[in-house]
Amino acid sequence: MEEINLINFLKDNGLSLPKYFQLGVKKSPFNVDASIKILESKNKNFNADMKFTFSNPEYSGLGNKYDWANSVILISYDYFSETGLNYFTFPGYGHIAKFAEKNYYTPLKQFIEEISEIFKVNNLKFETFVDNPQHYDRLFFESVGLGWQGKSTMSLSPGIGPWQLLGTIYTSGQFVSNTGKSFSCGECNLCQSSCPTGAIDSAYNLDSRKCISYWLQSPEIVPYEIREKIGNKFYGCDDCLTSCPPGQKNVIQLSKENKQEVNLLNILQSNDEDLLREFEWFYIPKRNPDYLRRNALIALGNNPFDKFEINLSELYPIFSNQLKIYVLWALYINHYEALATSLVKKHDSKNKVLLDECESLENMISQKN
Ligand code: B12
Ligand code: SF4
Ligand code: SF4
Repeated sequence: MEEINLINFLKDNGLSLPKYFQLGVKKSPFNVDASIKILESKNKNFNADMKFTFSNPEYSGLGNKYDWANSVILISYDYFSETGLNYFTFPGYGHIAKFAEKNYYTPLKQFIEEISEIFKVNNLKFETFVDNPQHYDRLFFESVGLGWQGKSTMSLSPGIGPWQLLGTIYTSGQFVSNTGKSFSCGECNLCQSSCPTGAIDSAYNLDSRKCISYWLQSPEIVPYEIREKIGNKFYGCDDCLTSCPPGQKNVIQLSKENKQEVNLLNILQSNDEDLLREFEWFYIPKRNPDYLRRNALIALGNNPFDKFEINLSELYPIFSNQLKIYVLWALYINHYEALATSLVKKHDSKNKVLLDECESLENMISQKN
């Protein structure tokens, strides 16, 4: 059967490539396999406790997943160019990484859905993947000519850099392949030097145990040394993206609507329902809103507003133990040790967890001085 151009095929079926989207195609079967690399990363415990693609690397990293597939399509959505970045930071505000300021997976999934509908009408078989544990989304990015994998591990394209979300479609349709191009980071290592925690000290390998983006989604207790490096981040981390030259624009475009900044006190004072609704697209362990409050307490400890200690003292009695330890930390690192210990004495004088926490915070502070 003759191979056809995918863009023309979609156009003939009434679908044009929307602005901010890129497509790349590879003929299948195609010999690309990331299973061993994902397994190597897992064996070094770089996955921390995450399952995702690490649960079954032999399958998630496999390129030739379906005997019936004749083509693989990589879809990329540039979520940056329309709105730009927000750099402003005020005391008491936390920062959301660009990819999460709203649900940017929605337009990507919608476009993939539209392509799928056309395949259905044309009796073509297909399987789609977006952020799915069964498929490593960066797998075909280089082979279809969209760009390269950078030292930050991000998939980068000229003019867009890392600011893109990815999806994949396997299909029985026979489409013309794109050829891979030869790009690389060259001598650049700005992502590595701008990462606050050293999570990408080894180029092309990310150690999630040190990654802020991981910790702000983790159900585990965040280590003291990571808490300070989180700074005012409330969800996600963009430091290795903002530093990446291929993603920097000639004109700095600042976001008109400030959706990347959140008032941290509002978050701490919100009820569970409101919080889960406001951040509905975030990955929140067990959908427990206390993890959002935890993130807010860390960001507030690092970026407090004037007299924040008064609000924290009021909130302390109504918080769970899990949150109280972060209230104590935020007070300690801002030199309100006496206030922290008085709160424990008043409300939790028999609570061993919190008494022990005060002791380890004392040690942490004394080691610093
Ligand atoms: C788990 C996960 C995370 C984890 C771990 C990240 C990671 N690098 O693995 C955490 C929570 C830290 C995370 C963070 C982020 N994530 Co995430 N995440 C995923 C997920 C679910 C799986 C990734 C995976 O399989 N990792 C396995 C490891 C081993 O892969 P890897 O790090 O890419 O490693 C490769 C290289 O090391 C390479 N390699 C090894 N040696 C060498 C040597 C050379 C020379 C070369 C070229 C390559 C190379 O081999 C490995 C396999 O190919 C994917 C969705 C999916 N299903 O694929 C999204 C995904 C990777 N995340 C995404 C995003 C947007 C982010 C964040 C930007 C969000 C944010 N702002 O906070 C950050 C970016 C952090 C970063 N620098 O990567 C996008 C990335 C899009 C892009 N342009 O690359 C994805 C693809 C989701 C999507 N569908 O768009 N994420
Ligand atoms: S997301 Fe942040 S912490 Fe993670 S590797 Fe990038 S800069 Fe480092
Ligand atoms: S900052 Fe430089 S080294 Fe890092 S991914 Fe971007 S181009 Fe590559």
